[in-house]
Amino acid sequence: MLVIFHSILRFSHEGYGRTTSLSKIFKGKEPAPLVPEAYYFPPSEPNATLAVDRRANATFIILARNTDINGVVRSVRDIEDRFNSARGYPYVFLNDEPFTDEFKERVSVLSGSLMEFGEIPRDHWYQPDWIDEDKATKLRQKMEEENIIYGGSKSYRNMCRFNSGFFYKHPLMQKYRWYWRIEPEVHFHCDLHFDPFLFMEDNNKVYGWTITMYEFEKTIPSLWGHVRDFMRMHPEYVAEENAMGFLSHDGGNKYNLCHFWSNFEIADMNFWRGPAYTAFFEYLDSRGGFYYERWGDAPVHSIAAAIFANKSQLHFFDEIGYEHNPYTHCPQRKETWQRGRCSCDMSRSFDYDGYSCMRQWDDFMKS
Ligand SMILES: Nc1nc2c(ncn2[C@@H]2O[C@H](COP(=O)(O)OP(=O)(O)OP(=O)(O)O)[C@@H](O)[C@H]2O)c(=O)[nH]1
Ligand SMILES: [Mg+2]
Repeated sequence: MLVIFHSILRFSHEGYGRTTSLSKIFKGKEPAPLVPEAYYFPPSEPNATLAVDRRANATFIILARNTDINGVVRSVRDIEDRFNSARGYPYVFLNDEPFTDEFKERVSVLSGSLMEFGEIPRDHWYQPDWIDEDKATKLRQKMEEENIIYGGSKSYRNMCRFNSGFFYKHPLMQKYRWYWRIEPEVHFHCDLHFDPFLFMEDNNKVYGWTITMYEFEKTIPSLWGHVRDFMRMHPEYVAEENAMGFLSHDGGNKYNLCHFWSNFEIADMNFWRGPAYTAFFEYLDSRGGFYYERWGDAPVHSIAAAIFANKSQLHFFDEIGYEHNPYTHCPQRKETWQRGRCSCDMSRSFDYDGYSCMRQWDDFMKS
């Protein structure tokens, strides 16, 4: 299955074909920084009290359809067992239709935490009227003919635009600052005995991730041009110590397609709600590329985080063993893997696969 996927990618994605063969798996890099002991619970050191009695203003967010119920149950079961039964963070479930009673009942039984189920306002989900539907239809057909994944799907585009610019505006999300995004049918492979929200809050982080990879260029042909235009119009939003060096090897002229895989995100909604991202999303949205192309929330979020935040505010969580088919991140150090009682295979971690951008991240962080 993975080999087939790999072969498809080799032919369909030039960046992938250039940099990889299955035998080319890189290891032995300097491991990423770990979350300090002080954030672990129960405390294993006398001064390890930072996370014991505190909780962040945070929630899990799960966007799902009623038909995703079995996958949602598996994901929630995993995160409860590995982390949240000891922490009790709430959940917000969002859907473009009302959730069924069956969905709510099967999910609610999994945790004692607050669970809220919301419907997405129509204008946060559906294609805006000013999009030229004839043009959009033709472009979708073209992408489908070119076998671009989800190229022909309108609902996938609604989802990507919603995740880019609307989830944090939902009334149920207003009371929270931090979120952890979870999708149906993902797996958490390690016990998590620290609180990532508190770690991020105390250390002035805005965006946490576990997997980074190349985007399919054909889904975002004009995106980078618009990003550059926006940066020229709004230099005041560009962070001084930004992470442009992770996105581009020539100072921002060309995008190298690296982005964080946004099906996992732990992030600060103050960042998305702030003036830089608000203006950025509105500008991108006005260009129509969520519908005329197939812009994903992953490159949109990643590019914004890398440009409007300082590089020290982006955090790679090595400790969080995470799987979204077909890729898994497994901790890079044996001690972390043992401590987390991880069920993933360290030797199959995606980090230094040819399609991963981890090497770019390492090089950039060292520079
Ligand atoms: N309510 C609702 N949720 C959706 C819809 N489409 C996608 N989602 C959710 O949006 C998230 C991303 O969708 P996925 O289909 O997993 O997209 P993906 O991760 O890019 O692709 P896969 O590799 O197929 O998982 C998941 O949480 C889905 O449940 C939709 O039309 N309605
Ligand atoms: Mg998915």
